[in-house]
Amino acid sequence: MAKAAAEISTSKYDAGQIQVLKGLEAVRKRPGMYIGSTSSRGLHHLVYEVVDNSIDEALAGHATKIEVTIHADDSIKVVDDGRGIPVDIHPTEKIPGVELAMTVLHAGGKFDKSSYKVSGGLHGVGVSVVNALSEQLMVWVRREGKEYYMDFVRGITVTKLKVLTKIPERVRGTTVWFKPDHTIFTELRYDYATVANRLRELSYLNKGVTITLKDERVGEEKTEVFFAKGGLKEMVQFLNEKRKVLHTDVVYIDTERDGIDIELAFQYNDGYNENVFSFVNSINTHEGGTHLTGLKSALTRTINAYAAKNGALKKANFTLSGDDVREGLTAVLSVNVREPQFEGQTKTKLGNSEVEGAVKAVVNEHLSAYLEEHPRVANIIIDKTVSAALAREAARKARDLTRKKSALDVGNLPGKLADCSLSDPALCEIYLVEGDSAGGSAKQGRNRAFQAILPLRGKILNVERARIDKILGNEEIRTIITAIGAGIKDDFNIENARYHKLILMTDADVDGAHIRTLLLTFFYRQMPQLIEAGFVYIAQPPLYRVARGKEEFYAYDEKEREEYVKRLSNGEGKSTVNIQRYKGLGEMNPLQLWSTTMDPETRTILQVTVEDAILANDTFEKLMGDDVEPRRLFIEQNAKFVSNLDI
Ligand code: 0RA
Repeated sequence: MAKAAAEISTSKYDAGQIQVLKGLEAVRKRPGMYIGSTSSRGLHHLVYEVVDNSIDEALAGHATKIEVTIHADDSIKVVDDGRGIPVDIHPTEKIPGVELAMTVLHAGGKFDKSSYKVSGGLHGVGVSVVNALSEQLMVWVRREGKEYYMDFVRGITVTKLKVLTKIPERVRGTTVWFKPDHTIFTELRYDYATVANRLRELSYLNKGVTITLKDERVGEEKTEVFFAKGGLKEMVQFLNEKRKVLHTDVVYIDTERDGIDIELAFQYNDGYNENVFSFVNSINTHEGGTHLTGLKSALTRTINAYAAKNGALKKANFTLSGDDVREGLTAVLSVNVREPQFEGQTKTKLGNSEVEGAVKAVVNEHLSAYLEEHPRVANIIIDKTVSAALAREAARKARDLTRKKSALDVGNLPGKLADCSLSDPALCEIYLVEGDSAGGSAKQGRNRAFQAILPLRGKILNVERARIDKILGNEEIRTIITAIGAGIKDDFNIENARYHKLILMTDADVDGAHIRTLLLTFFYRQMPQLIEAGFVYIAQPPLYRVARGKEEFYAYDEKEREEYVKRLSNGEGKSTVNIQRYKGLGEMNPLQLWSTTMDPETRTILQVTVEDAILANDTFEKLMGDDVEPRRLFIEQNAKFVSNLDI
């Protein structure tokens, strides 16, 4: 079979070929439909798509190593040691399997029905989508003692499948190299941290697989190897690295039930937040779903049963709520499901009803046995959850007192807020501005029809280190909640949000970065739906004003500044080039602030998304920890932090 493949020449244009061209043309016409966007996010999606195929091969037990290279020209190469994409001629399509995979939409799953292929959302669209959106793609297949090769331009076959050389039988695998099409993507530069974080996550989710990331770009040269022998157990340890854990042993389950692979790891820390992440077929299910529901109900049930049996709930006449058993909990749940149904706004919610019962049963069984066998850990967990319940009860009483229906009521808009006159939230934006003086300039410079200004004084409370009663006791925070008008946490309702753009505008210095992070932490913890909906943005004030005579330019980074200086230096006349560095927003007058940072026609604003809640969260933890010095250092060394978040 494989031998014949090399000699095959596909006949001109038959019906099948026309279908192929039509399919890939559709991808090029509407790339967003297949990869979500043509910005940085879509660009990164191409890598994930190719790597996912190699991961599938690893999941099936045939590959152990995956190597990803970002070349100097931002092209990508992915190498695996799997079985190699089939090269024999497909019985009905009459082209080699590898050509089919590269040129026919959704051809991937056709080979191998038994694998855990993803059927919904943006993942699993197939490597042919990558091919369609690449100005060039090359593939090498090592199988049955030969190395095969073919290549494509914008999805169209240029070099048909051919044998390059003989190789030892034992050398097997697939190599895919591609260069994203610059006529499709608005951003062509890969962000190392973004790729690295996804590959690290994949290595935790697929234990035993070695994933190497190599960056060959000038000035960025580095190599990292991701390998997790312990799977999710190591992921939980990584997530809790900056936290004080309450027990060293990570509770761990790795089993199978009704054809569903179920892996779970968890460990409590002394914090108040819940950090529970769930995955289906290695895809982060941000919106949860049946697997998460199964886990949550099993945790609540089993811990309550153990606590009741051991008399821990006697004196207080109550049961532990779900929130109580998840306070300070870091958990990762990963399931592999054969035909996952993805639902929800971002297609990251698992719908398969059979998964709930399977996860619930497995966790109930394993956890009750674990608690019996580890009474010391069990006691620590009971203490933590009972004290959470007591605190929650006290907080509820305090909140009832302070709230009295009005403190967070939109009827009482804060006095500091300069609201806009339009009332349709879809048209309205609110600037959260650092400092009263910049707030004043923003109020004067704004378009008051649709722009509201809320000046913030000083540092806002670090919500990462506070329970809900303290959070609500903070005036600055209450002001923000009231201005947005949609409530918080479980009471949050995005329909009531008074603005569809919340723009954080802070100074371009360390303190500004800190305030921005505190605000992001607050939104991430209390109103994650705002971030999911894409309502949160970061303003980009200029760093420099470069002027000569009457000519002036605003530069948003060092490179731009140099370009403007060069441009103005070449002009006629004697006046000198003046460079002003803006240290704070307050140094701009209202008109300058408007034209550089607030005018929708000319401004740039970065949209904040929690594509990778783990990264954001971990970064927040690093920033929000108790140690002040590492935090300052971290902020200084990670000026790029916000642009990473924007991916
Ligand atoms: C279908 C069947 C077989 C392998 C693959 C797909 C495969 C695809 C990719 C994509 C990247 N790396 C890959 N490695 C394998 C196995 C066919 C067989 O040998 O039985």
